[in-house]
Amino acid sequence: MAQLEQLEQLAAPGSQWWRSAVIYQIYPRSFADASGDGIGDLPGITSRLDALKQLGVDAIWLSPFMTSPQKDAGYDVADYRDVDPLFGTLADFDEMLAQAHARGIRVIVDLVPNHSSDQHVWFQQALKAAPGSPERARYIFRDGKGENGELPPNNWESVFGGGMWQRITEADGTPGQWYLHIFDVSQPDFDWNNEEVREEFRSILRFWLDRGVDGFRVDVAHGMIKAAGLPDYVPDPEAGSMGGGEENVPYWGQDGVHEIYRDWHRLLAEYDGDRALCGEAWLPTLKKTALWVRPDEMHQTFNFGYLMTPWDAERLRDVIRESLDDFGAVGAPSTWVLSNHDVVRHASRLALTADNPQGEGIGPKSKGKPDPVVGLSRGRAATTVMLSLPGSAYLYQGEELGLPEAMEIPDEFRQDPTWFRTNGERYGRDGCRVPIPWDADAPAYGFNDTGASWLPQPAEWARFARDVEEDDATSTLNLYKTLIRLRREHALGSGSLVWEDAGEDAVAFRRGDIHVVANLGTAPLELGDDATFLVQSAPFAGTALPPDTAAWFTRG
Ligand code: TEU
Repeated sequence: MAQLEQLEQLAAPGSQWWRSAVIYQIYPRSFADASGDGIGDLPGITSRLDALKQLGVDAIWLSPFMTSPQKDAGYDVADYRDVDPLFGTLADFDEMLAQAHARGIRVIVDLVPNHSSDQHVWFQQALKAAPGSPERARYIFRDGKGENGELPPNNWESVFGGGMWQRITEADGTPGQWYLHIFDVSQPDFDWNNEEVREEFRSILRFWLDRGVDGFRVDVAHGMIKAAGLPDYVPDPEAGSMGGGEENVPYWGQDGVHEIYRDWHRLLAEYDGDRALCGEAWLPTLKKTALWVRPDEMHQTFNFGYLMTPWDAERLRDVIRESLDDFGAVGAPSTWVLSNHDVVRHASRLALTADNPQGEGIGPKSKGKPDPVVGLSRGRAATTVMLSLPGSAYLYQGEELGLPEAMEIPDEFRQDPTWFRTNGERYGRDGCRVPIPWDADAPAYGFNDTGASWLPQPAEWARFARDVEEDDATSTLNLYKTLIRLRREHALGSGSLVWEDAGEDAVAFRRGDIHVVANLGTAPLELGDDATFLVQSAPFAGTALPPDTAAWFTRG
């Protein structure tokens, strides 16, 4: 398609592209490194856009690249309107955006409104100002309990381990108030009841919309409003680090957040080109999650219920049915996602043999490590199901190569605050964040040309390099390309799904003429000799679907 036509299509109003898009998550520090310092950057992304065009994705979402001391890999923003020198400049961003648009690829940026970095000018002003001042009121400062205020204001625990409050030293040197941080101590939470905070973020949204971004992924979209009075709360240790499995958590999923998204929805609607909001909200049920995407709120929200579903046919059928029903009930498309930068990569996760709550990660001493062959088979089958589903699908960089979790990172390289705040009890998320391989024989597998890498790349990753997989018809990369191409050709991103019965251990449904079946059991599953295959998650002869395999086919 001519470039001009592509640009016109991107600008077309009312296309609601996000309803059916395949959106590829770029984790900038680990995607491609043009400067050679071992950390990926924006010029690196620009230089590799053709590979994403070939993959066939509709949009990219970039994890944060704004100015940040990088205490939480950029999710600790010090200046929301600038690019961190690690990643380049605003001019590099504009160039990347223009080059993506010229290829018909939309660009979503990450917005982190729940908290800033402690290096943000507002927080620095708050530290210097007096208790009760307008500067303090932008964050959540409280006096401590106890005779001398020496105890935290309540018993909340940080998602990354340890307490959720940090006591400061006042400007006059005396022990002072405490501030709230759901995440790391370097990530103070804003007070979203404060109109000044709301106004500031409207202006930040406009800053990026004016530059031409197609939307935002909204970080911690379930946490911005806390229950009035900040009541004590003891989380269920079984519920995982984000507490998303529980109802009535006083800092998650409070009703007050919805007003903020309605406000943003109106703001985005002032712009042309169908801009969209996608919420990152870990919530206990899909019914509740659907409240984030009512017609006047966000356009999408991640389907973490789907992501968390283990390799079990009944549970997979249930979560697909529930997703279509619950999101459908509010008129929103479902989204689908299997991997991101916070969870164990699905080519490993789906074959774990011990419990592994989100955020725990896998390291050298973990129990229940997955068999890599089983993991990759299941990972490919899971994606083959996902990309056939109606709605929008999110991919995480490297999954198109079948990358497993990096499980043997030596302790001294670890960077996730989770690792430090739990004294090494939880490995955290570094294992899914290792720089991805491009060229098997180049330094750092082509991540850059110096060989530097902020997390060490496993020795066996040459076989996952893009150049190797490009030349192998049976590679995971070629599977993804085929799935995305067929999905587009058959318009599978929209329309309805008809369930079929292929037995207890199967997930089976029809999308128009195309039958989709996944075998989650241990015995081969005969599909009938009139099956004509469009795609198989792993090549097999005949018409019996092997275990841990999925296929799309027509009959007759
Ligand atoms: O994550 C928010 C969140 O609730 C969890 O996914 C959390 O990171 C995880 O449970 C920790 O183990 C978002 C970002 O995706 C994550 O990378 C950031 O660290 C976090 O917000 C703080 O900004």
